[in-house]
Amino acid sequence: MYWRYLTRAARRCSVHTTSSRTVGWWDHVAPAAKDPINGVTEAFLADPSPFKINLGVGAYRDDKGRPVVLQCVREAEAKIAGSEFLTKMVEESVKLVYGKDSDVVKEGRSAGVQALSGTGACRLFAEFQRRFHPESHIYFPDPTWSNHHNIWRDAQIPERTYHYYDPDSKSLDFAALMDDIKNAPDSSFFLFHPSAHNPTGVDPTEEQWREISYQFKVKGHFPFFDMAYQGFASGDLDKDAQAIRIFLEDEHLIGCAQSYAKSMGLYGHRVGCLSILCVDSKQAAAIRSQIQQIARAMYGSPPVHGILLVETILSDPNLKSLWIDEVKIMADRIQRKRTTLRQNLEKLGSSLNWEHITNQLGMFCFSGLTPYQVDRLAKEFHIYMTQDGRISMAGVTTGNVNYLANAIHEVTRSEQETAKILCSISV
Ligand code: KET
Repeated sequence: MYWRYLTRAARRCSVHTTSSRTVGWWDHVAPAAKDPINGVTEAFLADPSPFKINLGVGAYRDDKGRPVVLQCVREAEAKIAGSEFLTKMVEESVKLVYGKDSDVVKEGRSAGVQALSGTGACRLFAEFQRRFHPESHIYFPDPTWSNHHNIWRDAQIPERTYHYYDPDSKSLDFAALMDDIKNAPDSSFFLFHPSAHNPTGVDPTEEQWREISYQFKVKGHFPFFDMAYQGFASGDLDKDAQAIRIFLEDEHLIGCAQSYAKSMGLYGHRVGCLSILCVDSKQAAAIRSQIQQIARAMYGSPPVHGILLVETILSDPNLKSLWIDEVKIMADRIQRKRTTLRQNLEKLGSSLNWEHITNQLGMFCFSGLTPYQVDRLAKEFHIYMTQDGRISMAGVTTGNVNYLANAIHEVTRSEQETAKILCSISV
């Protein structure tokens, strides 16, 4: 009798209580591995040095290193007071990807839903993939954004990789990439970064995208585009969607995750969109309802404030053109910092080749620094970046670029000596 009156929690306690101590439910839980990107922010925050620089997370900063609230966002804030209904955010997002006059939009062939930023859009897609293609794999570029591995792992989709970056030439290994596409089993899922690849800053050319798209037709593969940096590669939103438009011309069915964290500086608002192209509007309605069901069970619905901001900016012609200008300003600032960093290293007399700093595109520079050099930068110079040597260029400012160049010069001295010796041998 007594047992029936205990709450469920009390019963558990009772079962797991010995006379002397309570047996814990969670004793077997070990700490999770540190996230390679968030771990950098933690180390940076814990460093008391006034000279410290955070080049870890890919979030936009101004030339003073401060987070930026875009002017279009400020103006949208003033307009959204009292707004309640969300109708156009998904439609406007889809137009950004596929083009404003695209038939896909007119025919209602895209199943789009709001998502918790780019991460949430990827997570929804991975779950959808598992539900409807439970035996499938996902192919990632090598390397890719570290969180892709976590997202598809948690959805229980096994991953494979395809060749992407060649560390020797510091450029795309296109031949190996094409071989991997050809050798993958027919109808495989591939993830692409349509522009400003993270972490390498290396994108296929237009011609190469056409070849990839052609080969996807031959093999019947499914392309999933993770679009987290639209506008950051070229400064132009349409140009940065070129890869997707090529696949569209070739009549592929496409999946796309979009994020406004970087392009509108709305990192903290978690605004994104997942869209899946379908054969017709009936299929789109079915797919949309399935994704909505997945989202409903995960988090109910996304927070509304950021979505209203994005919707207001995208559907007001003046705000949209202001945003387009501001994207260009952000992309240009990063590009200028690439030039200055490279020039400074060259002025210091570095005998290493730093051309890749300006050849690469987007938010990141894949510097080629080794994990040992990255550790030295943190310990001796208070400069923080991910272990793979990725520099978030948004963290480079007029005020810190000299200091950064000097530090990189210092930690690469022994490599420079080796380069000189090799050079003298070959002469
Ligand atoms: N995809 C890619 C390729 C990407 O680099 C990021 C974020 C995201 C998706 C997720 O974006 P969000 O919309 O914030 O959910 N990358 C940077 C930030 C982070 O990891 O949180 C980064 O690599 O630093």
